[in-house]
Parts: sequence; C-alpha cells; structure tokens
Amino acid sequence: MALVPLKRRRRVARSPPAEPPGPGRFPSVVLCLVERRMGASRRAFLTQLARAKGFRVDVAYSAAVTHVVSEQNSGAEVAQWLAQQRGACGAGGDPALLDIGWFTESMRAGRPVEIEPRHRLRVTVPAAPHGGLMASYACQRRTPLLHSNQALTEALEILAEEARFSGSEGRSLAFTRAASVLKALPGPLGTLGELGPLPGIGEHSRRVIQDVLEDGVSAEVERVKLSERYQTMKLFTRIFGVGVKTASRWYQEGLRTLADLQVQSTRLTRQQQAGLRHYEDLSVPVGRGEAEAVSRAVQAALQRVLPGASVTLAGGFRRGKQHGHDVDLLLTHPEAGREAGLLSQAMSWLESQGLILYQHSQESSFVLCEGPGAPGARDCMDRFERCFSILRLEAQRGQRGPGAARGWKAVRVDLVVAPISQFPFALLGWTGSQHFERELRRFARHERKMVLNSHALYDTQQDLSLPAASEEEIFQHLGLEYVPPLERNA
Ligand code: 8DG
Ligand code: CA
Ligand code: CA
Repeated sequence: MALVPLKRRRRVARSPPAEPPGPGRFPSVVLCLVERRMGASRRAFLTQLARAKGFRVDVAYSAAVTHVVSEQNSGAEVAQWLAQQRGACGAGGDPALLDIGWFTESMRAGRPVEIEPRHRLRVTVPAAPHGGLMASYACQRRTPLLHSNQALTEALEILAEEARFSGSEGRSLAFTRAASVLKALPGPLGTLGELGPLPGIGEHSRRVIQDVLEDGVSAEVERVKLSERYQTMKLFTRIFGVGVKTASRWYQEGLRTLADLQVQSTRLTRQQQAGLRHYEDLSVPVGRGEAEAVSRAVQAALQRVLPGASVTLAGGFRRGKQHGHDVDLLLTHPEAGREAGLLSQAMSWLESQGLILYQHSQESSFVLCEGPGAPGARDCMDRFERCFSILRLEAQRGQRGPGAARGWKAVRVDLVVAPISQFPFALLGWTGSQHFERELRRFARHERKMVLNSHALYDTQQDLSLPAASEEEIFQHLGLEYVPPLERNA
C-alpha cells in the first residue's frame, strides 16, 4: 500500500493521542487499529490520517468499536487479539475484523466504504479445549474424521435420529449441533464442567453427556435403542427410497418387518422394490476400494461417450471415510455445454454392459436465480441432471458379505452432472457432511446476507452472483478460512 508510509519510515509521533476526538463525521463507525505487525509509529500515522478525514479512531478497544483494522495478521490472530481485549476491558461488542485494504479504500474515498467479503479477515477459530474459544458455526471449525469423544457423539446422534423419526426437526438439529461441537474438541472431555460456555450445547444434551461421562451410557439412549418404534424406523428408512414419512406410516399401520413389506410389495414404488430386493447388499457398507472401482467404471463409460469428461468422488469418501452407505459421483466436462446429455449416454453404456440394477434419472431443472425475491432463489438446490442408481459391482479382492459367493455386489450410486462454471459449488455441496453444508448455508445467510447452494453463491446486498473457480474461492467470498474436505466431518 503506497498511500501511507510503512512501519520502518518514522515520520510521526510514536503514539496517537489517547482520547478519541468525539463521534467524528461518521457516527456509526468507530475504528480501532491493531498494533501487532503494524508497529506503533505506523499505527499513530494511520490514526492521525483517519481522524483528519473525520473518522473516530479509538486507541483502546471497547464495546463501541465497530471496525477492527489490522495489517498482515491472520483472521485467527485478530480473533485471539479481540478475545484478549474483551477479557481485559470486560466489554463485548461484535466488530467487523478487516484487513488494511478496507482502511486504504476508505481513506481514498474520504468515507467508510461498504464492507465486502474480500475486506474481511477469514476467521476459523480452532476448537480450544474445554470451554475455550470455539466458533459457533461448524463451517468455522475444523472437524476431523477421527475424534476423541465417540461414545458421547454416538449417544447424541441416536437421539438426533430418534427426534427426526418423530418429525421433530428442531430437536434433532439441537442434538446434531451438540454432537458436532464435541467432534471438534481436540481431546476427550473429562467432566461436564470442562464444557464451559461452548456454543450450541443445550440442557438436554448436557444431561446426556453427563450420564455418559458418569455411567458410560445414557439410560435414555439405551431405552431409545431398544424401543420397537426406533428399531422399526431404522429398518425401514434403510431401504433405498423410503423416507421418514413413509416409514412412519407403515409403522402406524402395524408393519414391522421386511417380510411384512414383501407381502404388500404392490404398494411399493419401483425404487422401494429395488431397495427391498437388494436390501442385504445395500446394508453392508461400501468400502473405499469398491467406491474407487465404481468410479473407474463410470470413468470408462465417460471415456466411451464423451472423452475429456471427468468423474470426481464426493460425499463421505472425499472427507476421508473408509466406508459409506453409497458412492457420490460428480460429472463434468471442461468445455461449458458439453456436459448436456452426458449422464443419460453414460448410463446407457453402463446398461449395455449389464452393470445397472436400478436407475432413476432426473433431468436438469436448473433456472438461474435472478434475485433475492426471484422464485426459487433460496431453494434452487438439487436442480442438476442426476441419477440415483444401484450398480452391479464385480466382487473385489477380499470382499466379504452376501455378495462374495455370488461374485458381485449391489452398490448404491448417486451421479450428478454439473456444468464446469458451477462445478466448485456442486463439489462443495456434495462433499458434506450434511451438517457442515447446513451450517455453511446458515452462515452465508445470517452473517453475510448471501444465499449459497450447489449451483451458486448469491450476494443479496450487491444483487449479484459471485463466481468461483474453486472451493477456496467460495470460502474467500464468504470471508471464511478454507476448510479442506478432510476437516468437514462436522
Ligand atoms: P455416507 O454415504 O458415507 O453414509 O455419508 P455421506 O456421503 O456424507 O452422505 P450422503 O447422504 O451420501 O450425502 C453426501 C452429500 O450430498 C451431503 O452433504 C448432502 C449432499 N446431498 C445429498 N442429496 C442431495 C441433494 O439432493 N442435493 C444436494 N445439493 N446435495 C445433496 O445427499
Ligand atoms: Ca455418500
Ligand atoms: Ca448420496
């Protein structure tokens, strides 16, 4: 930045006058400059410059500060600085954490310029042990696959599932949030007291955590696991094509077993019939080796029908999981438009090879979101050309389970086609975890006034879509520190 002298050029007094000179010309803006790496003399110079232009600049942090400006500091460093300041002065406040670029542009403009995502420091607050600073959105945290609180998160996730089976989405989300926070802790939780003020852990979750910590199990969770309703709902919702509503209706009608369903098989959809037919195979988790074999088979099909088209393994496998309930594949082509019709051709080729046991395709129904008020601006998820399928996979070396003797195994595969311009959004959306995705969208909406889905990122304040050539750029637009796939296991 050439506008003002750098740290080493000492042309001004070392410290700025301590008292702020009244509200300034812009009463809604109170600046505070972070001295770290900026240096005392440059900070004094910038303070004088801003004050001369009519800005209020406070030397000490207080709850009144609205804009914290720093230079060459990371988001995490400034977040830590802010926590220290808040602790020292006992004040709260929720200032914007900005890079010097915002300050420079504002000085040039002679007024505080609008804060854009590129001005914000990207803050991912790492999980600190036990009551330390933890960011409240899961997309601001790093959540590895393996963590130290398995017994606790399993208990909470059973209650989350049970709540979902009962149609209580809010309660389910509360348990999921609590589990997600525990997954981000760097070590095992010893006592409830260590949790301190961690965000997103409600009373009920705390009780469950306490029970598991003290007794090794939660009586409530054990009751749920043994209940006929939970067990039946679990059995039914594992069937491909059966959601909570259908399973719940069947339960209320008195159905309890797969045999009960087989008797009534004419009532089942074609998809549910396929799910039931391959139930045994599909309830054995898909291994990474199998997922890669499926991916290779699809790549071979693409090579036949459209050389240059690519397939990317998304979902849990991209997050480092060794097993999953299905294989999520994302297809694209580097030239815009070439991907149209790709999926149906690839599926036809796979069909001709005898590899398709079931398929159900949906054509692309994507309409570009035109504005915050446009119909579907929020919910234009899932509009890609896609196929939910069951593929026949030849037995892999060392394969066990029902398919081993037969020489092949049925595997659930989701295929999605994205045009190259939307590929980073689709990849981000289809990598998961589901909770991580939900939190990204919630963060975008509440903290940035943006709408994120698997097609685009839309800034409702600027009234425009923000293009991105990579997942990293999407995080940048959102003012978030990049979270790699392996750490999205929220
Ligand atoms: P698993 O199969 O290993 O058990 O878990 P997973 O891979 O994490 O879950 P998944 O159910 O296969 O879903 C993977 C991601 O795909 C998840 O983050 C959400 C996303 N996803 C769906 N369905 C849809 C959909 O209809 N639209 C969009 N945009 N994303 C979806 O599962
Ligand atoms: Ca999956
Ligand atoms: Ca899937």
